[in-house]
Amino acid sequence: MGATKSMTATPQTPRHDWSKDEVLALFEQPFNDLLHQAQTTHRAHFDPNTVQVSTLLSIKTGACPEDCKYCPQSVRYDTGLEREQILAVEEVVAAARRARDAGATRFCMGAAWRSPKDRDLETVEAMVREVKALGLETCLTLGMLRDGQAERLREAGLDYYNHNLDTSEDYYDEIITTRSYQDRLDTLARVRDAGLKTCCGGIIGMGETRQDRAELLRTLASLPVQPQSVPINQLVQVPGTPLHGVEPPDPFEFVRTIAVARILMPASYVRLSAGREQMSDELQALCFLAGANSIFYGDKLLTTGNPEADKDRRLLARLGMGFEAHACAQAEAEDLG
Ligand code: SAM
Ligand code: DTB
Ligand code: SF4
Repeated sequence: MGATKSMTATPQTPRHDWSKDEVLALFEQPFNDLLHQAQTTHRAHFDPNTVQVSTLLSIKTGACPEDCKYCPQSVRYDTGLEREQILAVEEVVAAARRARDAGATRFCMGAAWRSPKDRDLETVEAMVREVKALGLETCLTLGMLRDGQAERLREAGLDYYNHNLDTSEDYYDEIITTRSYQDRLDTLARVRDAGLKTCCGGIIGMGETRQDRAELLRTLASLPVQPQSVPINQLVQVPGTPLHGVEPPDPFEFVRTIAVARILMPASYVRLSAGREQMSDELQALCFLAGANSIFYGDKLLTTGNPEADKDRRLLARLGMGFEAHACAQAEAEDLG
């Protein structure tokens, strides 16, 4: 947290016992009341004018055996995506260096796998070691992990593991049939037990109800440790996927979802994640006001587009906002100061 943090409220200990009705009541508040509560919570925990920036890279693209209805990388849908083998370690390190030089503090590597094979894990461990050696925080998203795999990754220098719940347990079967909600929760437990930080969130705009959005956030907040990073994605509609053409959510409902995430998980980074390319500057500004304090930075997500880095820099400058320094760099600066 930076020196400009303006403390307008006392930091809160995260609650893990929110009821369904309490969460829905937050959603149902008048918009201005909800945003005021979210921004007040935000200011008690974070510098309100700083965003954490992560850059994503797809280290293995396409031909995934899972059937996630939103995903362009599933082998089951014809999205015109070229499948690729796992990248060479040097290619990943070169991309990470470019991301670091552009100002990112975390490098997130994603693979279109149901779960990683032990042979692939060796290559991924080498990637993590080398990216970490560049002074970046490391994050992976590789699908479900078996016992022992999270420990191996931590030993290689992994900081975060991303594994999204995506939606409510009730709506999950409408979106994915090749794995269960419990499978996701089991991997999240392995990640936590190995001492890794968790990055876990969901997707808005898949035809779910407000109740589903509330339940997703309630489930995240009720985990034994709230995820340190909570990506809220807006569905990127890709032709060929079953969710292409679904009615997009009301933008204010998206902002409300960010605000409720901020209130429920006051000390977590809430990432305004996929979907920013389809959003206006004004909508993104409202998301920051609602408590989002992290973004993906760089012109590509995994396979789809993200705003150009220049455009993001201009947007943040217009809002008087800046990038958060690397957690270690910050600690050093605080020691010196
Ligand atoms: N295969 C691994 C898995 O699913 O856990 C890791 C990669 S997967 C692409 C990571 C996350 O990207 C998914 O959990 C989902 O939340 C998000 N995602 C995928 N396609 C998306 C889309 N079209 N729009 C928004 N988010 C998407
Ligand atoms: C997350 O929650 N969103 C990112 C990251 N974690 C891995 C992925 C977004 C993917 C959007 C579709 C694509 O680019 O393929
Ligand atoms: Fe595969 Fe992950 Fe895409 Fe699902 S979200 S199809 S598991 S790459």
